[in-house]
Amino acid sequence: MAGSQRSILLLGESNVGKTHYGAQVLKRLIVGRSSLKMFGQATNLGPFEQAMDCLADGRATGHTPSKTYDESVWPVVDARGNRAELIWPDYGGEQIKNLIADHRIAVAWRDRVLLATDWILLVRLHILKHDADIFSRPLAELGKTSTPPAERKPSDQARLVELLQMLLHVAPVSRDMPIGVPSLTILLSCWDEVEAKTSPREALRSSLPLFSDFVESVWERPTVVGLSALERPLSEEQSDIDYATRGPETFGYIVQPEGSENHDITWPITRLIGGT
Ligand SMILES: Nc1nc2c(ncn2[C@@H]2O[C@H](COP(=O)(O)OP(=O)(O)O)[C@@H](O)[C@H]2O)c(=O)[nH]1
Ligand SMILES: [Mg+2]
Repeated sequence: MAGSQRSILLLGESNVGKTHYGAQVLKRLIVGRSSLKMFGQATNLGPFEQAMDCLADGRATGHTPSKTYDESVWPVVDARGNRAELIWPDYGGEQIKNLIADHRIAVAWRDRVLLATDWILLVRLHILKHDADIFSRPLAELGKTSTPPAERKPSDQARLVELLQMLLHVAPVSRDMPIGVPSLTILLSCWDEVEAKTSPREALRSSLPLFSDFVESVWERPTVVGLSALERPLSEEQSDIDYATRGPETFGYIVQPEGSENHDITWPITRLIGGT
């Protein structure tokens, strides 16, 4: 057994696919399709089990909002005996957006951030907006004072930067040097929705250049991985018969940083536990 146990925090705004990714990972742990195993009692598996039941029927699960901070902790061990805990915090619906807006971090969550050795941030490119730039708002329009300006909100990229800044503020890290611990893995979730088939890092850079620059300048070795936990969109009402017949564990893939596809969706987690 490894001396220092890793604590891996899975983060992401709502609707990025955290629950479905968790359900697909859990299913693989249960049917033994992964080198990872659960070695103790996981807490709060309810939302993931519900999602697993829906997926077994070829359906996506509905959103289950929780009002308070809630989390599910999974003790896992890899084939070589390295142990880790996976922490799936659930801030409930809009909470993470409020957290950024209010600049406040729940105490329970702060403790998790303090102890985490690795952060996995899920980012769903498809639902994030590109900022207004000279392509969406040509220069000719610049001087025109027309309609009163809409309420200014930080862009999606700025909000993600703000989230990482806040977490870094809580985490015991020095910003004098590029950060090694906690490590940062960005999972570009719902990769099947991404049209341009470039490498994940390129996709992040071209969709969210400001965020990508921030991450590359602050972390020593940030890793960007594509993730399609479901492999295709599923409806909440109508069963995908093929899915139900073949089993949800046969669906899903990741795209490794250099661009190769892999059906082991636990790879982003196992590589952290194995220390590679
Ligand atoms: N196309 C596609 N949709 C996905 C995938 N994973 C999740 N979704 C959908 O994304 C939405 C949000 O997923 P959910 O796991 O509830 O997000 P959470 O709020 O971060 O827990 C749901 O409608 C899912 O059906 C995927 O890999 N591909
Ligand atoms: Mg969820």
